[in-house]
Amino acid sequence: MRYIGFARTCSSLPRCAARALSAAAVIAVAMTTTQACGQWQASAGTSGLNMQSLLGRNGVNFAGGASGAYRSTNDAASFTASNSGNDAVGPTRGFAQDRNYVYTCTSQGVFRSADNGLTWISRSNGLSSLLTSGIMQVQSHLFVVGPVGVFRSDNQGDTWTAAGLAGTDVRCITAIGSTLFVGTSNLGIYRSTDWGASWTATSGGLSSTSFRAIEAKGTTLFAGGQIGTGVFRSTDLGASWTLLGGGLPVGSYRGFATDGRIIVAGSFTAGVFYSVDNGNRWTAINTGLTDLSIFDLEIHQGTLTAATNTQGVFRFKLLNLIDLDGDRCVGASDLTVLLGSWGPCVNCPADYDGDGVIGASDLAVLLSYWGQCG
Ligand SMILES: [Ca+2]
Ligand SMILES: [Ca+2]
Repeated sequence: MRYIGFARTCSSLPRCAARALSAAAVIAVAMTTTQACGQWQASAGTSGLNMQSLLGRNGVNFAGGASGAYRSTNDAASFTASNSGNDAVGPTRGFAQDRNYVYTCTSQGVFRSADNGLTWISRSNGLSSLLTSGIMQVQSHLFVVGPVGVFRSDNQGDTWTAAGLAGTDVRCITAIGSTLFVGTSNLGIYRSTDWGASWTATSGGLSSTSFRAIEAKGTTLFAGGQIGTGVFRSTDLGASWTLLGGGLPVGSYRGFATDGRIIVAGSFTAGVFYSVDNGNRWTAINTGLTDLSIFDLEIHQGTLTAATNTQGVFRFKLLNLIDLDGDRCVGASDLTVLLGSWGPCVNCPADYDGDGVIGASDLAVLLSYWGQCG
């Protein structure tokens, strides 16, 4: 496909500067950076806090960490503590949700809320360890993982039963359909196709044995390895794994988020990176982020949030990465910009996947966000 008649407008300026120039003027020349456009904003009410987990649900953003659970009703602009009936002492390690409830897991077990996080009740009956590392809801099942293995509840947390890997320190869990995947401390990644009745190690290609985060994007798995490794990807349900490069630095990764199109990875010392090509190439988005040690990431209603080790929660408008003309919507004017720079174009805003060419893959990204505003 060729688009004749569009003049290329790209310069060799880095992506952010190039876009700022076309939108406004000269001021941006000074801030040449290899990062993508957009800036993180600190979420009020979380300054100086350790945050380890995030969830978006029905317009409410949840964050949790060393001082308990917090909720936001203004798109993560500000958070307030929400620990009525909940553990406000031990770290809040995870959130999950189903149609009726939101759940959180902490060092004091599992808590459940029927009013979108205003009040909580303990739901730990049957757990042999109250210390937990992660929680996930899939189909009619709720799973919680921790230092003594996996537990499952089929009644929305009222009672729990052991679901395998007894005695294993399990750190994270995700699912593709009805296939479960967990990451452990020192024992790699395990898979279960029978809701935890049995587990099989899936270690092909893994050079890390410890995993603190695992995420499913469609049928692709991303797993965050230990210090000295990085992000591993599997496209065959965990049978084999590949350590990703493409601009992603070596390090420990503890959080992922996806909207089904973009995958975002959080490094424990190097900040946040995103990819629009399923993890082949990555771009940093760290402007405005004052703590580059990320515990968790979440995307809810177009807003990306990051939970940091010492500086609370930050938010970032995902559309910043796609909108080319700065009108905060994705549409015909952006398409005109993209087509106008069709072909080889280094550090151009429309080169979403960062391969140095404006082409069909970038067009597909733009069209996948068509009509969205934010
Ligand atoms: Ca636009
Ligand atoms: Ca491209």
